[in-house]
Amino acid sequence: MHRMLAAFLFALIPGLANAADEKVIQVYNWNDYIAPQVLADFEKKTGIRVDYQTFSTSEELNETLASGKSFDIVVPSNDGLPALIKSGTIQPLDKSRLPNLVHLDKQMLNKLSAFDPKNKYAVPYLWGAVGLAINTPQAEAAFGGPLPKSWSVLFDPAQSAKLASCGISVLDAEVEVFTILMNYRGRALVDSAPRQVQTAGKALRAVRPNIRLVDSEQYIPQLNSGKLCVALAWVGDALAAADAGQPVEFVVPSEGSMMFIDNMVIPANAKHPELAHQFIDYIMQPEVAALITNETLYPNPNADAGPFLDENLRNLSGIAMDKATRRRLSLFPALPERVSTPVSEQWKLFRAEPGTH
Ligand code: N2P
Repeated sequence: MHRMLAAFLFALIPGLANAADEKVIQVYNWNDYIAPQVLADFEKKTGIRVDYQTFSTSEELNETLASGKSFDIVVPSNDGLPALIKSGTIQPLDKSRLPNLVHLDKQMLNKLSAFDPKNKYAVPYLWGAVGLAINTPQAEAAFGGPLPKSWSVLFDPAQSAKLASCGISVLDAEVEVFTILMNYRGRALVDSAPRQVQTAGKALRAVRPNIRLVDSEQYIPQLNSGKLCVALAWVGDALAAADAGQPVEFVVPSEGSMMFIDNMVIPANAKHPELAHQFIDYIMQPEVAALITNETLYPNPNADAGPFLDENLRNLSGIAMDKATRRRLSLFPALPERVSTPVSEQWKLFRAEPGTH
């Protein structure tokens, strides 16, 4: 009787039948890291609806995954991959379902294989450098002249004090900040002893009063509207401010900086791994990868996407990276717990200090 009633209802209201077998995937990505058109096109072409959610820090991603919440695709950075693989949080990819892998840059895959041996679990999505976004007229006015192309504008208390009035922000990214701080202090974070991390943490707290914002999401609209003059930034977010009409430059300081590769992976508890493969393969089409770069202003690892990039991006520093700049970038290494634990502790202390308003 019930079955007949259901059949009758489905016949009467076709939408109900569709809702019952609608295909949906859950995608969890960084904020400001997609072209909305790509999701709309994917839905239209495949009939798979994308339930799209975002996070703004690696810690948020890790906590959400640890909570057991299920996603079909998540986008961790390269340095997070070894732990996710080791703990069984993500599953190996079925490469027979990913024919568009042929488009990916071999050098990029090779770099990534240091974190994901044989590229078994992860497909690179976007990558980029960490640097300084500088609103030059504002920063120079506050500083009293041209800024050194150095991390000292953040980490030297006398220099950052001069810039405090026009607004400094740093990413809410403990690994980024501590890696760069340690490099500036002449050491590699990955080889540092807990004591050295503590000493660096103390130096970082000393400049906390000069920093207005510790955030990886709100800093984007604030840079875009001229409310910050110096930001420790990921490249695309800095270029977005220039795109919004601000006189903002993206600078890789002379001491060098770091780069990340963010990756599409399928969690072990994904409900729809086949659809997740379909999504990953869709993104690897050169035209689609280019659409994402055109919108987010982050470089992609697709070797065939160049011809589809907006003309003005092809030579834009930060996306088309010159050899000299590339040489000054190293890939974030995975940190052993002996280092990551004190870094997290120091980061909490830093965040708790009051900043400028
Ligand atoms: C873009 C996020 C960049 C991710 N807002 C850096 N891993």
